[in-house]
Amino acid sequence: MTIYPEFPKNFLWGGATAANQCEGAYDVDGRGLANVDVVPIGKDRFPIIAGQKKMFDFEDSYFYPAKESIDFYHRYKEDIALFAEMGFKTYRMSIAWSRIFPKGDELEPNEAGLDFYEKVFKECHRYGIEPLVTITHFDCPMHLIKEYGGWRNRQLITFYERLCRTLFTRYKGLVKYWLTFNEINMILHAPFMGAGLYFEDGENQEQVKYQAAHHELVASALATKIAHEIEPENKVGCMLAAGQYYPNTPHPDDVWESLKLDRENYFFIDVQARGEYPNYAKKEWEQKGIDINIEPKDLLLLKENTVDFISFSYYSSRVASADPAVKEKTAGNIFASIKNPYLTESEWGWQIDPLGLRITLNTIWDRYQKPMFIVENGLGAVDTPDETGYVADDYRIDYLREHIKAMNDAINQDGVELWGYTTWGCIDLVSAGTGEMKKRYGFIYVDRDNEGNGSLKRSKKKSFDWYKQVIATNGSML
Ligand code: P53
Repeated sequence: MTIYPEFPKNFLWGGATAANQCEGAYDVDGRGLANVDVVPIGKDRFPIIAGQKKMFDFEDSYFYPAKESIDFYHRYKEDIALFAEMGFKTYRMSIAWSRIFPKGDELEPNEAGLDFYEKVFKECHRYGIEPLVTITHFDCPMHLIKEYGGWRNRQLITFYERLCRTLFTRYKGLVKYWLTFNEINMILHAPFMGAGLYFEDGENQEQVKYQAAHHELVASALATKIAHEIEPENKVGCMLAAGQYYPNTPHPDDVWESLKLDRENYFFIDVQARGEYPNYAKKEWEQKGIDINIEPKDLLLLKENTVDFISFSYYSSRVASADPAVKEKTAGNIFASIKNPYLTESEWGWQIDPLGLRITLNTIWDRYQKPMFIVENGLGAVDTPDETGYVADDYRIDYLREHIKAMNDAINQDGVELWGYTTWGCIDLVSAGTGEMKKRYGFIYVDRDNEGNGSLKRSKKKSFDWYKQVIATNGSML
């Protein structure tokens, strides 16, 4: 067996989940309804998460997988014990906003919601696991969507600020690592899921999306400011759905196209990490007649409160072409991309590119020189348990091994600064893109299917023991 150079001392190995994809208990202990609850599995899911089809409440004949999900809400002790058994140093999870403020605009938080996360964080610390908390992972209380129009409304900044202040105060000493908005660039691709946006006919959707993005960016800077005021030890990060674009050919038009598409994503991080709107964005808005309402004090706030680190998800690289004739899209992906003939793909058509992770790490490092955190990476696959219930998921091990090697190269050969790595869906959970259970990422199998049948029993897959060894050897035995 090859022995690889070790990762930095104190490297934060772990796994990641999101509240709505694992907690269930959607109406328990005073929790309010959220956008993420009312997105069903099936063909209408995409138009709904994209804000094109209206779904503001449950409707008969649809199945809503997040209602029960994998019931982490009642099983967190068992699940965290399994994470601890793998040796997790960190556990990335998110807060369900509507557990803390059920409607979103209340002045006082819901104690039962606060108490739940306090118990979860204390459970993590019992095992020496450092929580890494996403403040909003695609969720927005439904009341804020119905009454205020979601993040298009500037008042959301105030409600989000209240949420943050409550969290930072209550969990001071329990949580040190915070992420403000999961995959903030998702607002452009899945605006209902990303920002509670639903579009009326004839609306200038880009205008609405960028205005909402401005509100999120201001809210993110405000959160960073408050986090530091309340506890100077707090580290606040932004979060990008990353993946470098490659030009489809060396034709300069294709190179230009890939640069433009990369900028569409880095735009958010340019603001969060550098503290100002990049010129290319201002010019583009001007050319497209997009007029963003920015208050004078916003710009100073953005400038003075940049993030401490940059986190991102990475599943795949992407390919760009300026030629409409070759724009055959990769299947099942929210991000438009052309197929890369040099890569294999997952059962959901996501192309597998470990070197792309090294390229992405280097690009982000070159652009910002801020510490990074990979907070999602993994393979969504169909797992078939054998007659004893065991899943021999060598395909998942292969995927992760190659990506960890790429990370190792970026650190030990290229010198990027990387704080940690949390694999996506360390326990099987509901897919954000499709609502399926059968698109599994976990080291831990959960007995539940797409229709919601199953005992919810947890069992260890082959990758469980493999990842345990990776962590125990600090990445030197893969
Ligand atoms: P699923 C698309 C492209 C890149 C990242 O995705 C994405 C998506 C959404 O599908 O989202 C992140 O579950 C997200 C997680 C999500 C994970 O990727 O569709 O932060 O909530 O589960 C994987 O396979």
